[in-house]
Amino acid sequence: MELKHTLTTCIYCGCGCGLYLVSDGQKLTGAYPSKNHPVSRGSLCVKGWNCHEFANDVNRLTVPMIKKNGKLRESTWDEALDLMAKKFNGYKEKYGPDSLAFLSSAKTSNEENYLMMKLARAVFKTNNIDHCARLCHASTVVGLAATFGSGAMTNSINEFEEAELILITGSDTTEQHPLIGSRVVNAVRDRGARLIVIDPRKIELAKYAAIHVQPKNGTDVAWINGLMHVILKEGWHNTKFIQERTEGFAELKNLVKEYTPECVEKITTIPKQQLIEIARLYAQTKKAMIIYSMGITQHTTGVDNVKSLANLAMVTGHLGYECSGVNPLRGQNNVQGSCDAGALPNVYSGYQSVADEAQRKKFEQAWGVEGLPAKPGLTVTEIVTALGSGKVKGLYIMGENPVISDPDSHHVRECLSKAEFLVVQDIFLTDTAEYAHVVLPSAAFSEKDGTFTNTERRVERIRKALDPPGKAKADWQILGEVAQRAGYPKMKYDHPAEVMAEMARVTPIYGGISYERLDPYGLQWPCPAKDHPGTPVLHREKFTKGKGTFMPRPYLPPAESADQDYPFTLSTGRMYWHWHTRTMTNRTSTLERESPEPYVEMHSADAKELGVRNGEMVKVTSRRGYIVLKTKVGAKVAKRSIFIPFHFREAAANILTINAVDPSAKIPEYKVCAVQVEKI
Ligand SMILES: Nc1nc2c(c(=O)[nH]1)N[C@H]1C(S)=C(S)[C@@H](COP(=O)(O)OP(=O)(O)OC[C@H]3O[C@@H](n4cnc5c(=O)[nH]c(N)nc54)[C@H](O)[C@@H]3O)O[C@H]1N2
Ligand SMILES: Nc1nc2c(c(=O)[nH]1)N[C@H]1C(S)=C(S)[C@@H](COP(=O)(O)OP(=O)(O)OC[C@H]3O[C@@H](n4cnc5c(=O)[nH]c(N)nc54)[C@H](O)[C@@H]3O)O[C@H]1N2
Ligand code: SF4
Ligand SMILES: [Mo]
Repeated sequence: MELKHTLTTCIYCGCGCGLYLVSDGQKLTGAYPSKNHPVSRGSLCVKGWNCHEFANDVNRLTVPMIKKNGKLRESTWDEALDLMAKKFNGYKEKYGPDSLAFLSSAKTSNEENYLMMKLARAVFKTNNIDHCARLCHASTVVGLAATFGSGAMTNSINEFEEAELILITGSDTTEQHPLIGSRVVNAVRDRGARLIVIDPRKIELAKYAAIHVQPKNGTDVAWINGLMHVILKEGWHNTKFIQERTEGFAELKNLVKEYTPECVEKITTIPKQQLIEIARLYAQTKKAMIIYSMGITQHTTGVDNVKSLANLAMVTGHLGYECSGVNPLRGQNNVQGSCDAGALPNVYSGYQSVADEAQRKKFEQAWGVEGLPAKPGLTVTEIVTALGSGKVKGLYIMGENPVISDPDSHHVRECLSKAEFLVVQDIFLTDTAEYAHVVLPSAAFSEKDGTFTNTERRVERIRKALDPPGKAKADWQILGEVAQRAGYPKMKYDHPAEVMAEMARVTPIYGGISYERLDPYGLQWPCPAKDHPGTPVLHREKFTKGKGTFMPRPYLPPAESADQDYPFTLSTGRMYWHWHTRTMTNRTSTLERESPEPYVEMHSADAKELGVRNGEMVKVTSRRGYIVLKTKVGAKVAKRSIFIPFHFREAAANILTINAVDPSAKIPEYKVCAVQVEKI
């Protein structure tokens, strides 16, 4: 039997590794790395090596389903799609367009996200569309757009290897972005680069760090302002850069005055000598890069954190050349692309504002419609709450699992159970799908063509290796059929390449992108013209917005701090072996074998005090609910702090988390809340 080898892009993280899927025509039989791909370079992490397995799972959704008498029952595509179009059109007529909402998916392609937002806006006339970027890098999109004019990684993955200094904060890089983590390790081990890790936990990279400090969770603005305080006091700032390329320096200088190392030590516990040393190393090294991720963004002060890091890079002039910059590592395989494609409540594709009349006119013309809405729509957590209150009647969720991934699960379940009409489109029957009135079966990444955009803005092809199981269809096809039935015939495409051609026409940063040009390893946006080579480094001569703007922010405490009743600080996140709500990784034998059950990381001194040993069960309670799980005792977390990965539905961390959000980015504070821990 002839095996087929198909070059495609990994479905898991934002590194965007290139890999080959092997298929025997019936199922996928393996995956292996592309040798020449610029990110993977012959390597993959364990998830990539095993990314073929979940797609073969016997529990894949293969037929549409409609809920009757409380049970989901098999239906035809016609029945399911007709019902959906009738319901959605009905709500729109009766209650207005904003009674509908749409959750798009960073697991799906650029083309599919573009079509989801076209469906919401052109067909149903609402801006109520959002996706998991809200839970992830919304703070980055807002914070870096305000300071630099573009909310994306400023530099490229291979530059980490050439850097002289890397400052990593709030990113467990080797576990969560393994192929970027390995670049960092190479830089330190083989090239003598200096690594500074600022993370409340002793992550793997702390072993390679020249300095590792463990601030208290949620105190980032304080230490970042403290670094700038020291830099300005010692005269280590870059006057030329500040004068020529930035604005608002006077206010920054004024604000950071009070953040003396002593004051910062009180707030964060970072020893003052170490703060001064970090400031010196970062300011005085030319090729100095900042990496950050969820430890910075998932706070009620997420935008302040991001703006502060941007300020730090501008004060020192570490921007606009190779091996510099501010580098938010985007998480999902295509979360960069979902944002680029406009699956956000305030912008069309390419970050073009819905509030701008000229942009609306442009999209009305392109889509052949009138009356596109000008008011920005609701965000993920607002949509869920509005569903509960009845303000939103119909919700269409494609490839997200909010019952496990949104904060405060009891609240989410209550809202979903009150939904008038919920449609869930997924490859598996998720906890969220159980609340659905209609379930639609999707093709997996290995069963369709399209593009993903990785964290370094590289737009890459995914290619079909196999047909979808049963009656499952690609998301782009389903979206087209929904539009058709809702009375909009202009979303009919024969191939995703046509969708990309349309997206390129209306999206300047993707203007020069076409499928022909993406072979074999993609192009980095901005790529405004057919002959443009793509852009590895942003903001070279000037910032996207012209001058960079200093946005000084004061330190503010988290929404909920530990107290007498809830004496521990809980932080949640992820680990190497599992992916988010585990729909895919719990169907992958190697990954399940390595990490089959939920756990809580705890400091040995706390364990001793509570009288629990490693592996014993504890009950963790917050003001929202409780879970019971095993301890992992050691010194990875600080005393009085605990960490729980949110992957496991069996002890879902989000039962505990708080749904307090950042006031402008609306990102939840997943990284800090107060809990109590008891031995059981
Ligand atoms: N294996 C695996 N890889 C993944 C994912 C997955 O589910 N599994 N998910 C992907 C996605 S969507 C994303 S967004 C990324 C996320 O990637 P990361 O952001 O690296 O992952 P997290 O575990 O959420 O948190 C990162 C770090 O933030 C630290 N931290 C917690 N609180 C604070 C704080 O207050 N300040 C600072 N400075 N640091 C803090 C934690 O100790 C942790 O080391 O990973 C992507 N990669
Ligand atoms: N406590 C806590 N909660 C968190 C976080 C945290 O750090 N702590 N992190 C947050 C972050 S950063 C993120 S990104 C979110 C992630 O939250 P979600 O996006 O809800 O999590 P996933 O499990 O990745 O959900 C993706 C869904 O898409 C489905 N899927 C896969 N491929 C396809 C496809 O081709 N088509 C369709 N239609 N579906 C597909 C999968 O089966 C899965 O159900 O979680 C957030 N939640
Ligand atoms: S590093 Fe990310 S993209 Fe690469 S193989 Fe692992 S999960 Fe896939
Ligand atoms: Mo994420």
